[in-house]
Amino acid sequence: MENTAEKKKIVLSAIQPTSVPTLGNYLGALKNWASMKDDYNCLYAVADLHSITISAFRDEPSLLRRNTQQLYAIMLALGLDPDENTLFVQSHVPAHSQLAWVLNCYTQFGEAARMTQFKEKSEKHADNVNVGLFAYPILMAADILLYQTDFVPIGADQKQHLEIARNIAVRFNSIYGDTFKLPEPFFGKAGTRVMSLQDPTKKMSKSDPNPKGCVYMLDEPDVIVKKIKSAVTDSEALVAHREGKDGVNNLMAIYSCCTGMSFEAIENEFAGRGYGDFKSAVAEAVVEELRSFRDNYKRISGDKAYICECAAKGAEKAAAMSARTLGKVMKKVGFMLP
Ligand code: ATP
Ligand code: LTN
Repeated sequence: MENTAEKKKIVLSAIQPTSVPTLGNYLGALKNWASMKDDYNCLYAVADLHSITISAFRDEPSLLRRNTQQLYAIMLALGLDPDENTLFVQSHVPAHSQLAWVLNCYTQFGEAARMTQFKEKSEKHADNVNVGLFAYPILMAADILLYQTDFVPIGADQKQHLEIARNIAVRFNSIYGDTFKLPEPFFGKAGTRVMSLQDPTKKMSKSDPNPKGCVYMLDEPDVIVKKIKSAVTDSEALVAHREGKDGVNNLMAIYSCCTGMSFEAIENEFAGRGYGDFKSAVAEAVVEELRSFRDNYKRISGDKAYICECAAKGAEKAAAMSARTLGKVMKKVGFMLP
């Protein structure tokens, strides 16, 4: 009998261990990862190689190690299955760095220089515009293309990176014949861009220096309630999804993601009621949404041996799956085979 896992479409995504993931990471990406885990052949990675493009770990390398382990435990606590899914740490699978180098040589300087994230991050961190930050999307392309990925669940901010991965794949295929599958992005519903609670014109970001703007996935319920209650709204006292009401729109999107309610149903529920009631309901919905995750995390996070065992198993599976594509690439490019 054929192995059904082999016939399932392939899903790959990754997240950087830069800090504890936010509600934005959860609603924009991780919730979708979990919802796809049974119907697809899923590979999910902690993108630790990507995360050394920032300087935060230089003073404290052990923080990178701790964050990586914590993020791996978070993946397990989401209900992802280390046997059915392939859960791994990117640096454990050398094929990612190997393919990235090859793809660097098939990417033009100009096309990498157009990436919005590179422009934004190099403006924000002008003291550390390293070559890794510039090549970041090419490593991400390697992550994706190594596994003949069909779908990549990501937030809207990663759309341009998925496009460059596709462009690199098309270019390589046109020189050497069919080598890489062209991946499609997979966006969730309302959570593709969760905004900061303190400045709803900016995306909620793990690296935001103001922790009040972010709900972190490991925040205690009372902290979540406090942050949502102090979210910036407006002076209109009207729960409605309209242009210019960025703060309210953001809270409505969060509430909709957590409850499954449409914006219209939310407007009806809170018609004639103030923002106080609305914010309490949003906070309660978020706490509820994260409840089973929080319980799982408390159980799993102390068991280092289990986490390491799962990571080793994931790395072995990912290495075996990626070897085929990397081998093909090395041969096609003309490297002498060992
Ligand atoms: P950083 O702030 O450290 O640059 P980040 O918070 O953007 O990082 P990543 O690790 O780069 O997080 O991204 C993980 C996933 O979360 C990606 O798929 C990204 O699109 C998604 N994501 C990040 N922030 C948001 C957000 N505010 N809303 C929706 N999705 C998001
Ligand atoms: N750059 C991504 C994280 C990432 C990723 C990937 C996402 C690294 N490799 C491969 C999808 C597929 C981000 O979300 N900032």
